[in-house]
Amino acid sequence: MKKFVVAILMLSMVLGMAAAAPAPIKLRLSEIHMEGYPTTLADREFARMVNEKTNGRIVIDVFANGVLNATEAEGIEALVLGELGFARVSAAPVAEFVPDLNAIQLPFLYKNSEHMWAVLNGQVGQDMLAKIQSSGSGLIGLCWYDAGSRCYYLTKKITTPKEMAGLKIRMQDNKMMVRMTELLGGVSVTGIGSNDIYPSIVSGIIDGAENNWPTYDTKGDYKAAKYYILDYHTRVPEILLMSEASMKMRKVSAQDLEIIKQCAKATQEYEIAQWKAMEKKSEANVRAGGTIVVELTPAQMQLFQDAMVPLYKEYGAKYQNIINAIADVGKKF
Ligand code: BDP
Repeated sequence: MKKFVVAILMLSMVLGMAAAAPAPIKLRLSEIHMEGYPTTLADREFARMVNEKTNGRIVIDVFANGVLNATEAEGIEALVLGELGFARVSAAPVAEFVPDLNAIQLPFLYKNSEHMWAVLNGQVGQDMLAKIQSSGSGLIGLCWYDAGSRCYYLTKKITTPKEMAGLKIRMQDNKMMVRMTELLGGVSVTGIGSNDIYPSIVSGIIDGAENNWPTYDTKGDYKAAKYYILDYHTRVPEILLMSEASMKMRKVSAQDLEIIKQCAKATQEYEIAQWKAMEKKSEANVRAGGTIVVELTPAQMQLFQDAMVPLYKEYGAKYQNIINAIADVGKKF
């Protein structure tokens, strides 16, 4: 009888231990884009890999369409406070928290996509991710994703900066980008999330915005502002960010943090491949949908570039070393 009681006791201990196996740590990832967009696909792949490689210890729930935060600035704030685990955002609003990031998104900085990727995957890009982490912002930059290049899109045709005078243009929440449009003669409007641009154009709050083909396409903005001006002013990469505070509060182990970092890096090439396909598809879609694509002559293009000289003085001067390093990498392209 005694033996039986001991056996029962031991069995219940084993069962108890099994029941007490730690529940998975659930973390949220915020994404402004819709399902199927290159970055959303990459977020989901990242979440899947992390779950697999941590043997289910970490579960990442991806919230697309900006349902967790209307603007990316708000999402980044939530990361700083530890209210959110991850956010896939554009590097532009992150520069308000880590100003050095402006150095890699100055206008007309890269010759092409290959140039930008050689920079991001090289010393400059790696230093930038390290800088985010050591900035004291509480943000951790995990990897870069592609976002092509950005062009203005407006309700009116323009071919020179002069014609931009007085046009109200939605800009990302980044002071350097605000200044860029002002130097061209436009009136910058901030605080409008990417998903609120279309209604803002329709209601006349703004006369346009600027973005890559896929965002212009998938947000439906091409239906409201049909002139897409091919000035290719910036290449602003995307960043997958992690919240230091959230990881601490949720007690994510050092081992799992390392796995998370590796998984993020592993999704970069995947996103780039998705991006290339989407960029072409979106361009074709908006062209078929009535967009008037405005090509600029080299002389007109030069006017846009010349207008950026003061911006390089105001924002570029302190990053001359980085700008030189980027130009150096560009010699190959
Ligand atoms: C898109 C980025 C997205 C930004 C958006 C914007 O993918 O992260 O929210 O631009 O302009 O290209 O705010």
